[in-house]
Amino acid sequence: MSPTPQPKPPHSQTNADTPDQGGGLSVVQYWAEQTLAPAGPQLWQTLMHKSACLSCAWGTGGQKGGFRNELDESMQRCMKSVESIMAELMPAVPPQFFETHSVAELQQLSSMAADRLGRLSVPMIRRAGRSHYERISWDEVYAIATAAFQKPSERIASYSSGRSSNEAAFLLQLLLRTLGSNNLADCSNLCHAPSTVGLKEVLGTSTSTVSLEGLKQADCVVLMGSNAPYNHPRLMNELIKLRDRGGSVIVINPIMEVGLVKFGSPAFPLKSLIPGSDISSHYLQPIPGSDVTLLTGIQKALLECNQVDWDFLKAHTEGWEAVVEQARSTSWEAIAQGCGVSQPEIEAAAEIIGNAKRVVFAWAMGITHHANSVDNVWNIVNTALMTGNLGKPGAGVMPIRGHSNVQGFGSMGVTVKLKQEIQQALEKLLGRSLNLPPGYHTRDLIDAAEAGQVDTLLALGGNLYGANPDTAQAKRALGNIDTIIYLATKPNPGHFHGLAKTNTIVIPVFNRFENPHKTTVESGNNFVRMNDPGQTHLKQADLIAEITFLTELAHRLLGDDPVDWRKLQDTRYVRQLIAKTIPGYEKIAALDDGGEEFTISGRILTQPQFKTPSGKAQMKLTPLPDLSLPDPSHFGAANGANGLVLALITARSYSQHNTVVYKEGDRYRGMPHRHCILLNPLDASRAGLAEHQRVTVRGEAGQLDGVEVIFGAVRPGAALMFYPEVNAIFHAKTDKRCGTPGYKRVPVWVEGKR
Ligand SMILES: Nc1nc2c(c(=O)[nH]1)N[C@H]1C(S)=C(S)[C@@H](COP(=O)(O)OP(=O)(O)OC[C@H]3O[C@@H](n4cnc5c(=O)[nH]c(N)nc54)[C@H](O)[C@@H]3O)O[C@H]1N2
Ligand SMILES: Nc1nc2c(c(=O)[nH]1)N[C@H]1C(S)=C(S)[C@@H](COP(=O)(O)OP(=O)(O)OC[C@H]3O[C@@H](n4cnc5c(=O)[nH]c(N)nc54)[C@H](O)[C@@H]3O)O[C@H]1N2
Ligand code: SF4
Ligand SMILES: [Mo]
Repeated sequence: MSPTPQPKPPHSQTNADTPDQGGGLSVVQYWAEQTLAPAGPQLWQTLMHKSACLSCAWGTGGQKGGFRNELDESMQRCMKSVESIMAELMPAVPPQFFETHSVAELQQLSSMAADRLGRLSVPMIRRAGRSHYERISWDEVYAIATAAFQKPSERIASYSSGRSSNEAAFLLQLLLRTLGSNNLADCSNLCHAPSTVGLKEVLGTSTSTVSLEGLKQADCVVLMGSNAPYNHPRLMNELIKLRDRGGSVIVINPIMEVGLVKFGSPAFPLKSLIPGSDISSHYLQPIPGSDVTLLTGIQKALLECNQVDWDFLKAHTEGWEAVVEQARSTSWEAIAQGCGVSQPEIEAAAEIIGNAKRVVFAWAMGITHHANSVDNVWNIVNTALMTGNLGKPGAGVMPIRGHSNVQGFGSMGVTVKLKQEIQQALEKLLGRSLNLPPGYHTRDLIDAAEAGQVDTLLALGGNLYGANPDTAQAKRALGNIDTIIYLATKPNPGHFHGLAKTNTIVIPVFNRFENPHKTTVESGNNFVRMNDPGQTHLKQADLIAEITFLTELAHRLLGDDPVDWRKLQDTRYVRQLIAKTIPGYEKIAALDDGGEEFTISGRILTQPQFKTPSGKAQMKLTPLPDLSLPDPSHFGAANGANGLVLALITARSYSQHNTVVYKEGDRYRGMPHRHCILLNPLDASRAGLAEHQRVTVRGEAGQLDGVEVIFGAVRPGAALMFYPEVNAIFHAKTDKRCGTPGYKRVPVWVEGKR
């Protein structure tokens, strides 16, 4: 393998506040500060509690204890876990707060300010025409909710966010389906749905084909569209170990994220923490949205240097001829121009992949947040198949999942596209056919609500208002729904802007580590964890367990049809139902009788046998995307105005969890506050914009003024701003096959005053 020089962010491009590595001592400092904070003892009690980490789906904790992963390795907690726990350990919002602050006042709160109010602690309602939320009795909650769910089944819906348990997810879908509705919108529709939909079609499975153990055997990882140092920090340790054993990491990302170049991990205090460990061996910065083209280039280079595994293609795949032909016949000029990466850079990446024995292709939102997201996933699979890197130990495809139990929600059937096996099992349980009309995924739900076609919505967590593109549309849509019932641990702007036409109810729930009963979650690596019961620090609060609310509502609506819903308030019986109905989950029933946490069967592929009708992997031809951007006039820019049209990446800062902002700045990108745009200095000078100048950023749905220009190592033609604030200004093109918005390629006009 030819050695490639270690990439470094070009200093001319980053700003003076960008550190030279990710992670590092500041992480340890954060742990120390939180440990010494008043809630420090509670933090440590929670960290030691046997429950899975709240934050990301990499998965840590559970039966094995707070710091252990599925392979029983210790020291597996990152500071993001601490961040999410500390937010939950806040005191309750004082009960009189909502009586003295009108909804209009609450709407002025930023996401961070809303979260800092504290924990929700009593059920509340905002009635039509009233200016304030007020406390409501449980009897009235159930009376309103029961009446609301007696509406026609096509007019009722749910939305869910992946922090709740498998048990709550299973009950939610069972309730909606028993009522005759498939309208099970979920945050995964805005997230990894392209991976789920794409992988299912070509491999017959919809999650990672690689286990944590498998990842440890890989000698190359291709990391695409993931900012793991921010969002999946423990994955960084696997990359460090991979580099230590001589393996390679190819990073594909339009932004040179400092932590993907060098990362100081507290898990290796002497070797890595202060000096930092090299992460990427090779760093490619393509045009946002051009990954299909870049991958076609990698395939072309593999063909040209004879590194395609023909025997594998012929024996284990179908449709390879067309994919190979596209790579062969597309010119290098078209590829280099289409993705903005030069032929030699692409060839160097292909050489590393071709020479490696076991390659894992891993990806996150930079791949899925595009109008052609399913194509992105398919062309990753194509590349893995062309090199024989699927269906063998230590190799495969790995969507890096988001919320800590988002994958569990999909497994439990919270989806508008129910797997046939689950449908059949549920039909047996219900004793009736489940041929329900197609349901609304999240974007369809918003459109249907806007059109006045939804009466009732139950939101199990999340921030439907803030997570969608075009928040003004989301607000209008939610305002057309008669009754909305939010179940949440913390207040967020969605509760203040996402008001229903008649009744908006907010129900305070126990979080994972407080739940009075056992629950389970599923990690992105297909491992099922058990959470022990816990206690809340909110002694005066009137919280409810999600499953208690769902089963009680179901009982009032359905009596004992098709199950004794109240009996399911003991989650052991929910697990028995899951074992009977959810493929791969057979072992969950034994968890209550001393059984061990387990890897879901049938998911990890160590043999090239695929769950497709022919048993072979299906290769799909993926058209090269057209990435043209509109003219300035499209945004109403005056002739000769001082600015430029860019492809805007909307993503997470270092200190936020999705729509919840924990801290103003992003220290690793050198962005001092939320109201910044990260620009390449070359673009800035092309448009006559200076660093720290305030500009207007205009999308197709609105504009933000006074945005500060920050220089960074983002490739020319692209820029970055933070979600959820930026969601106010754009509509997003969605991939029709999965409904996922193109959040990572938002056309915008950036204008500075002369
Ligand atoms: N601390 C923390 N952890 C989290 C979350 C959180 O908000 N905070 N959120 C959780 C959730 S729900 C999710 S989905 C994940 C999100 O995890 P990520 O997917 O890592 O999050 P994003 O911030 O959306 O960043 C995506 C990366 O994709 C790159 N990118 C943008 N466009 C393209 C492109 O066209 N091609 C390629 N190859 N790359 C591109 C961006 O530059 C960025 O580095 O993290 C989960 N974990
Ligand atoms: N522009 C842009 N938009 C995006 C993205 C992007 O990258 N760019 N990312 C998209 C992605 S990947 C995702 S996943 C979505 C996220 O969308 P959502 O999942 O809808 O949003 P979150 O911010 O994760 O929801 C946080 C809220 O969940 C509630 N909560 C927390 N824990 C619990 C619990 O245990 N139970 C209950 N009932 N409630 C709880 C709290 O009230 C908290 O305020 O956003 C999407 N939107
Ligand atoms: S990597 Fe993810 S699951 Fe593991 S401790 Fe950090 S936030 Fe939690
Ligand atoms: Mo996500």
